Amino acid sequence: MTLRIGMIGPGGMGQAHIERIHSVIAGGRVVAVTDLNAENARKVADRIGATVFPSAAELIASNDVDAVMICSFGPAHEPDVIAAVEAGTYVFCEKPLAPTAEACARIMEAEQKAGKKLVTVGFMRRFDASYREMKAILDAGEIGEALMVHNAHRNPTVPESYTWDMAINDTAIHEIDTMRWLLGEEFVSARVDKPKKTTNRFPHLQDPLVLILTTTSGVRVDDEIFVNCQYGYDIQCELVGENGAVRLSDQELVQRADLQGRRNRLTMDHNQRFGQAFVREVQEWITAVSQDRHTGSTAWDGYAAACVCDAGVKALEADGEVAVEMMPKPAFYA
Ligand code: ISE
Repeated sequence: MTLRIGMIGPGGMGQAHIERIHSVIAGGRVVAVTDLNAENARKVADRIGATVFPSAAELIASNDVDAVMICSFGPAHEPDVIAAVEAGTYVFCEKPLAPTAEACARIMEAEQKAGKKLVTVGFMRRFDASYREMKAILDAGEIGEALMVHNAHRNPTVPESYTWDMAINDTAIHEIDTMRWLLGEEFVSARVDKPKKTTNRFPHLQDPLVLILTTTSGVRVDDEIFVNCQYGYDIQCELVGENGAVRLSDQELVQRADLQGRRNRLTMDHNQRFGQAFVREVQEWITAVSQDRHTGSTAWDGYAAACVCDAGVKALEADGEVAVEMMPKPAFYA
């Protein structure tokens, strides 16, 4: 059986998913699209032979759609995720699940009412081979208890439309989710350090910045966010334990040598760096949904990440630590 997928908001991310689903991923096909930008919907649909729906509500209600992928802009997610859940339809929603913790809580409420886990959040780093190996080493006790994690998240540039809170809730949200998953703990506080600003930034941005998070057991996680670093999409992570440390290696397996010296090529964007992780993530989702099973990050993960982002955004304006406010985890998500 081929899973018939309806895509809401096929922008850059959505089109990259379509490309993967129609080339290297098995068991699914995007048969329906809708977009606030009707011309874009028409273009994408013509290219892949899909049907255009005038609205997300009509796409979700269609008998020709088995499951839904939401790849629109974060602030538009909530009503579409809730409509899918109320229709009893599995939904893969790109991160962030919704821009605020309250909005994510409303999604969890709808899902609990539906009585079935239907929502998967697109946190792709959990599917990256190197992060997975890091987690396996930690879980096997090979480096003792985790004490600290040092992260860097560097983008070559960002557009002028990138607002300063996005450094936390659009960029750092990846480390926030990955660290919760890696360490198996929640965060209790957030602080932001603001170093000297790069001249390669739009004036409204604090770039770079360092987000400092503490978990319930006291593990300290720092995350350098530098979104105008110019030279590449450079993702770093070093986990320091009691008896050893593990760090992500460079993604290029070979090193080249020429007149410029010895070097490893750097990726330039998330689709290159996490290409394999996206494939694994979407493949697992299609396989699971075809068997009427949930897989991947839950709406609770989307909510918990949003709570930490809310504290991080407050910390951007505040001096010192901001407490992370989070409801107790509902038994439904245990
Ligand atoms: C973007 O939305 C992403 O998800 C990328 O992975 C991240 O590196 C970038 O900073 C975000 O804007």
